[in-house]
Amino acid sequence: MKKSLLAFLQEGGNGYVSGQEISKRLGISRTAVWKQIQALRSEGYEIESSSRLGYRLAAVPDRLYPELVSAGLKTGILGRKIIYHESIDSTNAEAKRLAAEGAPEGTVIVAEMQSGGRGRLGREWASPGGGIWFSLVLRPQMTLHQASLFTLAAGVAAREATWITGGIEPGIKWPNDLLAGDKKLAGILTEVSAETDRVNYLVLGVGLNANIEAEKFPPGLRDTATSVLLETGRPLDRPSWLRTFLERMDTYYINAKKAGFGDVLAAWRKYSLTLGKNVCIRTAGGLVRGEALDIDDYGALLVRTTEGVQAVYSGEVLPHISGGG
Ligand code: BT5
Repeated sequence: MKKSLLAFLQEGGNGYVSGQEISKRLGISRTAVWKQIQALRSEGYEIESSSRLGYRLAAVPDRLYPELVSAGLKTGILGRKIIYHESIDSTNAEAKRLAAEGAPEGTVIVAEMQSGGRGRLGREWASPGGGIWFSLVLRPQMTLHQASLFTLAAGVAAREATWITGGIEPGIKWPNDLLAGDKKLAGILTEVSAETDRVNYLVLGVGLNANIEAEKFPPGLRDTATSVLLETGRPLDRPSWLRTFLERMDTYYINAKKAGFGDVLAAWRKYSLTLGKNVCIRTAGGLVRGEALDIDDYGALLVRTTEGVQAVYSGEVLPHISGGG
């Protein structure tokens, strides 16, 4: 009901929509319309009313409300269900809980703030208000070693959504960071539940520093983190970014099911900040140094080392190559 009322007010653009018209279209009484309007107002929608003209939507709240994200959403799979939290421990943790209970593929969990946001290897992810912190539940019929391709796909989709809605072109540092200049704008955390080699579900968590002022970052991150607001001087329309991300990711996902990840890999190569560089990567098996040549069909980074070309499946590109080598 709320969603239809909102859609109806939005259709009206800047003009008024009469209470009678609304009550007719929605099949509810004028009093019920008034109650719904009050409910929307309590969520921060600014709705002007005039006894003669009806209602007019003057402003929408700066929130990632599902009805704002899904307005006009064109996807086949992703975001058909969006679950919103003002604050939560971690959207990835919640997505895993829901996935284990059978949440359908494409479910999105989004939060304005996270009290226990996580990065890889148990690291903390700062998640103050103004960011976009969300996780997607996917149930791909794929094998475990294809999982990192989803991280790459999400990086590409996030890069494209940032260009389309924010007007900046961040680059991608292998495997999962979006950087503006040399500062981190977004990170991705993919977590997989699998039996033997079959993926049971995959949770893709994305954190974008959208509208975060410098002083909202923890002091330790102020030199290394940035936000769209800090880069452009303009606030990002967050629901529209998330909608665009879901649409880009949906396209890549559906194509991948049909024809593989070729277009993801091609786009990733275009946006990569890592290929062609001399890198030093910390992996579970030690440091790998050399020239980053390419990524392979599974998203592994191919590095030309003194001992030949090595495929690195996971690890971290260190900021500087320490001397010696
Ligand atoms: C990542 O880890 O970059 C993955 C971040 C994923 C966050 C999303 S938010 C929604 C979902 N729910 C979650 O709980 N997580 C996901 P990693 O590559 O390990 O980078 C972590 C490192 O980035 C930290 O150790 C900090 O140095 C730095 N960092 C932390 N918060 C940051 C922020 N907001 N912006 C930029 N850098 C940050």
